[in-house]
Amino acid sequence: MERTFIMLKPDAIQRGLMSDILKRIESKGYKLLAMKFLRIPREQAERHYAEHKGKPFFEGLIEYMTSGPVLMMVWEGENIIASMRTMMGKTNPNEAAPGTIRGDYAQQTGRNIIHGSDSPESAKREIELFFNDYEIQSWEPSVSKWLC
Ligand code: RTP
Ligand code: MG
Repeated sequence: MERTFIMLKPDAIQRGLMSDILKRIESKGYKLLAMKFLRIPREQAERHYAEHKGKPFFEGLIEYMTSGPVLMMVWEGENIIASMRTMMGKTNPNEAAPGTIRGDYAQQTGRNIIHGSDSPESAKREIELFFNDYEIQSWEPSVSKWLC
């Protein structure tokens, strides 16, 4: 099983898209291991997007990502890193296919509502940047126990 770091960006929160996006991820069958709702400190946002430091869009990206609270999560599932990238769609929402999260809900690259790790290395680094071990739950879904 693989883990990935997913973040609903400030515009997803402000536009009331949280529940729609979470429904897609949960309905796919992925398991939520951790969740936090907070405004990211600037220094942490810069570390998260360190690979883009120096690029023309970097400052705007950091302003955007620190402009309001985000929902950050760890999810687990089979091949989840690549599959979540497919479910998210391309970085530029205008090129993202209909049926993808960005394709259905966003218009601009600079306001593309969701982040997902792009490799196992990124996932490990990003999870460690935002979560302590004790904040990540180990659990087995058990429906019958609650319904019977
Ligand atoms: P993310 O890291 O947020 O999941 O997005 P991504 O992998 O699809 O795209 P990436 O290349 O890592 O870019 C990170 C975020 O920077 C903003 N961006 N703006 N104006 C531009 O040309 C530009 N390019 C990238 C986007 O918000 C993108 O998600
Ligand atoms: Mg990226």
